[in-house]
Amino acid sequence: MIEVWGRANSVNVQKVLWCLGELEVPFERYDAGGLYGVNKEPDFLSRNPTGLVPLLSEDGFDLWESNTIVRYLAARHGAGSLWPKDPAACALSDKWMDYQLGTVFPAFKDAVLGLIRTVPENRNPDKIAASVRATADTLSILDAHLQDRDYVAGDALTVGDVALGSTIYRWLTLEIDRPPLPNLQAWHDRLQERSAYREHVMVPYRMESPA
Ligand SMILES: N[C@@H](CCC(=O)N[C@@H](CS)C(=O)NCC(=O)O)C(=O)O
Repeated sequence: MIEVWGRANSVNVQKVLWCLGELEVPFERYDAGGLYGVNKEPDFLSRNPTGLVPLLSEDGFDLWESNTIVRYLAARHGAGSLWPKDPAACALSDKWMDYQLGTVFPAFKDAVLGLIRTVPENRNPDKIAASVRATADTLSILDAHLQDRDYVAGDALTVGDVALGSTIYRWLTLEIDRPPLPNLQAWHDRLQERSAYREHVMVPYRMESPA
């Protein structure tokens, strides 16, 4: 049985939960991180020395780093669907996982931490606004890419979409000054039609929501 350790409102845990939902692979989730603690305890740290969530465990095999977990699950359970069999097609999807982790989220991090994990009186509005502007720049590239395709790698959902979905949900639902990105919005509308996306990503994520 697959075990996922991590609170259900974490942007990174949600990638894994949504991936498992799309693959229809059974799993058990255990709360960890944030108000739940657990992730700084010796047993957790011995399996994931970063002390961050998510942590995936399958029959003694432990894995951390959300995008790596999504790649592993998709390769193991979704070859030919979430994980395209053709290496070039797969790379064109995988590229967007790196773009999410290495470009979009670093730009968005100050806005996410400021608006979701910081009480209003301690927020830095200039830092948040700069983060939103930087994120809009990174997302304009994704928006242009989505102009003539339904999903990042073509006409079907793949791992690149899974890595991006929970970040874009926050982008589209936080109270921020967003430029119109119509192709990104249309892509997100398509994600919302998927029950696993609604179940695992479209959930409360603010600081006052512990789970
Ligand atoms: N690069 C890591 C980042 C993991 C990460 O930053 N996780 C956050 C939650 S989104 C965390 O564990 N924060 C501490 C906590 O929740 O206690 C990944 O993608 O898995």
